[in-house]
Amino acid sequence: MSDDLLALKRETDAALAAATDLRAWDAVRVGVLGKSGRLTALLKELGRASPEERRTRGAALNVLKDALAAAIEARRVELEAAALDSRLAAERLDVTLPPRPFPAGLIHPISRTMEEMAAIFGAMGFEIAEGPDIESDWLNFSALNIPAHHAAREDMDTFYLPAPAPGGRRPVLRTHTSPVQARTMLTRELPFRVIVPGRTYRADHDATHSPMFHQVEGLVLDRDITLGHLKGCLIDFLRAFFGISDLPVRFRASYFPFTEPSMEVDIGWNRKTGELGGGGDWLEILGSGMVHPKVLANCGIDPREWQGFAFGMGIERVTMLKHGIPDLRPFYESDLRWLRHYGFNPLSPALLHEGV
Ligand code: 2U9
Repeated sequence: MSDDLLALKRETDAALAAATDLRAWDAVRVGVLGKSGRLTALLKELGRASPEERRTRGAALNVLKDALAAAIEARRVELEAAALDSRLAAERLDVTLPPRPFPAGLIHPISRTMEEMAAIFGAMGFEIAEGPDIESDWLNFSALNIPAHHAAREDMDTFYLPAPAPGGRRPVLRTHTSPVQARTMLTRELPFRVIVPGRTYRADHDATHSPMFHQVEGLVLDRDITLGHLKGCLIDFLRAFFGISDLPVRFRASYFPFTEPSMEVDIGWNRKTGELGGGGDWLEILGSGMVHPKVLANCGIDPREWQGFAFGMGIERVTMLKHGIPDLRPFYESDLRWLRHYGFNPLSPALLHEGV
């Protein structure tokens, strides 16, 4: 092979050795084999050579071309392997490292109780109804058989808002969620079963009362609903909610303006230890009754055709009892230490026990 061809081979080998990445390697390849590459130029010059020279030089150039192509290809394989090695080294993962901690929220006990109630009553065919916190005096009181100047209105320590027009009746912050059931009766087709969880307001503030607290109330309306349905439904609910399959439940005659007859419901517990169950003592837990015929009529329902039962309870109260939470006030204080202690993992199911 002539000197110039040997020089081209030597210089190409040196340039390939000096190319340490695929970019530099490609520049060498184009400089030799590309359209304006050095070997391509030598091949073009062959056209001007004599036939004899063309044969010998052509054969030498072909040998050189194969050698150059092989050297260039071998360097590509080397560089690609090196690139892969360095990528693997850079992207190495230590799968034995512990996971990084990430901040996760917790479910507030009130939300948790609402979720559990939705699950238990949902399994009994109840739907959830909601309504506004600001209500008319008529929906909050009159529709529910609590007339103006009735003692029950004063009992409820109502927050009144300014009248929208002079001389008009003043709206109220709802003192119970019952106006939502009244709205449901006025607008929905019968029969239905609803529970109404939500905020309620009473001008009452001490260690065991907050001016804003949560209630859940329920209403079942159908033909031929009896006290037996009320009792079965509430006994099943209480046993499922507290997770005690033989929880003693007692119904005691009482009075509410919106139900007749009315009953308060007690569950068994041990007054000394606070433990729920057959401890020999009784604890009032909710109110209930058959919807008063006047309330049905007020909401456009014929009481001779439709009957129903209703019930109500305070969410904070049942939550405190279920989880042994001693004080009401921290429910609203957003103290992270309290929330971390009493909060619930959002990934754990709403019902930890069977029973519904
Ligand atoms: C309509 C008809 C009837 C809802 C009822 C109670 C009994 C009751 C209290 C328990 C403790 C509220 O949180 S608390 O202060 N509630 O005792 N509530 S029956 O009866 C209704 C509601 C709406 C249309």
